[in-house]
Amino acid sequence: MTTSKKRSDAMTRREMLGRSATVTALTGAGVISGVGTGVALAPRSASAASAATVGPGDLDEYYGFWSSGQTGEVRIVGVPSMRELMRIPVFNRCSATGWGQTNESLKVLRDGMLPETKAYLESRGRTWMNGDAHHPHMSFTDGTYDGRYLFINDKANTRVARIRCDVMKCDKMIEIPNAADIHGLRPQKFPRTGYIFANGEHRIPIPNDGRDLDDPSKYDAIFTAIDGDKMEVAWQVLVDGNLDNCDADYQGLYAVSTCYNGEEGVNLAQMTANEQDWAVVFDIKRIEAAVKAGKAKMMAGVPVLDGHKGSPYTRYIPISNSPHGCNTAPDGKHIVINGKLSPTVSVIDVTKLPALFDNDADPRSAIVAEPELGLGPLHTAFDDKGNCYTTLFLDSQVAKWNLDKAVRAFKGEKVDPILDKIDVQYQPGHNHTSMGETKEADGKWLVSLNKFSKDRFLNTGPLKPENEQLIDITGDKMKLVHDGPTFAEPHDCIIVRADIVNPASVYTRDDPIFAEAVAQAKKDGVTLESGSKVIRDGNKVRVYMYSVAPTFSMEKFTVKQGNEVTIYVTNLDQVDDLTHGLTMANHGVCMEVGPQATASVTFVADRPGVHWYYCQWFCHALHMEMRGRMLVEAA
Ligand code: CUK
Ligand code: CUA
Repeated sequence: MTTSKKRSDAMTRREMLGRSATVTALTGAGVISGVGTGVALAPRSASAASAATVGPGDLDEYYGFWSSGQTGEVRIVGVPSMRELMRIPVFNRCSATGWGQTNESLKVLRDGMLPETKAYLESRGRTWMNGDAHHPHMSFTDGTYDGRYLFINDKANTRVARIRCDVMKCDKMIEIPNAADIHGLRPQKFPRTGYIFANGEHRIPIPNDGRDLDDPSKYDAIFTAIDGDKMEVAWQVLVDGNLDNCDADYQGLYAVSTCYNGEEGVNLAQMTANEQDWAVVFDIKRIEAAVKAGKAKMMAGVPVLDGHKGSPYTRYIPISNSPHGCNTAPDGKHIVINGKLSPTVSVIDVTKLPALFDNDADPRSAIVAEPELGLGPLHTAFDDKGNCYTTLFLDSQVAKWNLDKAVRAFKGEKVDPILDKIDVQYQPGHNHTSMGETKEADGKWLVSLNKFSKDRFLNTGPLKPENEQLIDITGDKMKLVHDGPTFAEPHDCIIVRADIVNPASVYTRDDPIFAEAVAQAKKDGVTLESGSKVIRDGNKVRVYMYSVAPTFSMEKFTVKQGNEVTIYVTNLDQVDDLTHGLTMANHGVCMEVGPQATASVTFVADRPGVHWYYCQWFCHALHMEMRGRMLVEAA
């Protein structure tokens, strides 16, 4: 797009802000319809653009699940309003909920750690405090989302976490052995999830115990299949090159990962020297059979197969320099490999993959299209009409192109597969369409997750927000309808029809999240739902109380200086939206206690005196009075 067009866009935006900012503020939706016309908010769904307007009290049609990059959490965003609905702490510490501090969250954070990590962290009395969450994906049944779980990778500390969609909390987290820095992640689509496929991106000596430190020729990257039900590693496969992104087919037969750094270099010049890298195809049935037949080598308790070039478990399809995104189309047939340093995307036909394995066919024969789209293609999303939407990082655009036309052009027909391009602001990484990674792709919305916002918002100092933009894709031309500033960083997202996701409003008392607290109370002879009791067990003190707005069942308790105190709070309120909390002032202690949940936190009471504990979740007109005293006797 030309500069003058850009300038006129900016003008339009400024005019629009002047005219309808008040209306926007009133709706709270932050979505402006009638862009540039000066027209106030139009009623919902009267036209394509006004469909993005979700009025006060109206509900969104889709749940968006956003990763947050280096913030480490998952965010729930309503689509199309783009209102942020909730944050789910996962790889981060959360001040509000006590994630990373409550005993329930520490159990999740610690249980799946490798022994050496546990030893390293426990000697320091902590868990990891950071994560780099890139790829949130929902569990599938028969090719579409089933609303059970979300899975997400942590590139920073080599983990994969699972979130229960009934309560929207992380319930399992595992550290992946033999791997360095989990990046690409996708669930098995068929028959169900099933496996979570996770790419160990960086190459390291395996085992990484001090051997071959500076001999990159001995390094490997590793592909992992996790059992999503048990959250245990099922098997791993060693590969050539760096693993980047991955996806699964709709048949349950293959997974595909992009590989850059086929050169296996350790610096930029080495990593980008060659013209060709590849996509590696994993034959799931062959791998399963080999593992079953005992052909895998056990490493760190996990069966590992050698999938280097020439192995029966993998095939390497040459792709132009440094492919990045890997996206399976809803037609169940095509997988789009995004070129990054090449202006092209390469389309793999999954029906041609069996010949690669069974007849040793030329891997190139699986490529059925290679349209040139523009500079820096990173990720591709899909609609329900056979069209693809590819982000062009360097061009700051999204290209809409037709898959069938691209295949025909590859065969030599004179057709242009590119249907439309739209400017996005600026430098898009991932994009995602509504239901676009399932066979129920519906072609309504496209979100472009842009790494830079530059001049699109009020200046916030040297650190600027990033920008997630909502694009209406129901027409022939893509139409930008919303800009949304986001804190670090809107890395990737999925957009799920609201009817698929059915979260509970209160916990059930048998929820496994707090099963340990229930078991401990039983041992202590306390009924959590009605008991208030202090149990003294040597230097350990367990304090049990329940809460009903606006009171804790215990107005005070006494401990001795130096006691290790565990407080259990059970929230007896059954009302929707009635969360309590417990903050122990001046002890760095704070936790959320959801309706019908039990939560617990352990700390050392090392400061003699009176310390108030209070509820930090506004719950009642007398919320300020919802508090009590911890009396600490000097030792
Ligand atoms: S990777 Cu970042 S823009 Cu982590 Cu999904 Cu492509
Ligand atoms: Cu309970 Cu505020």
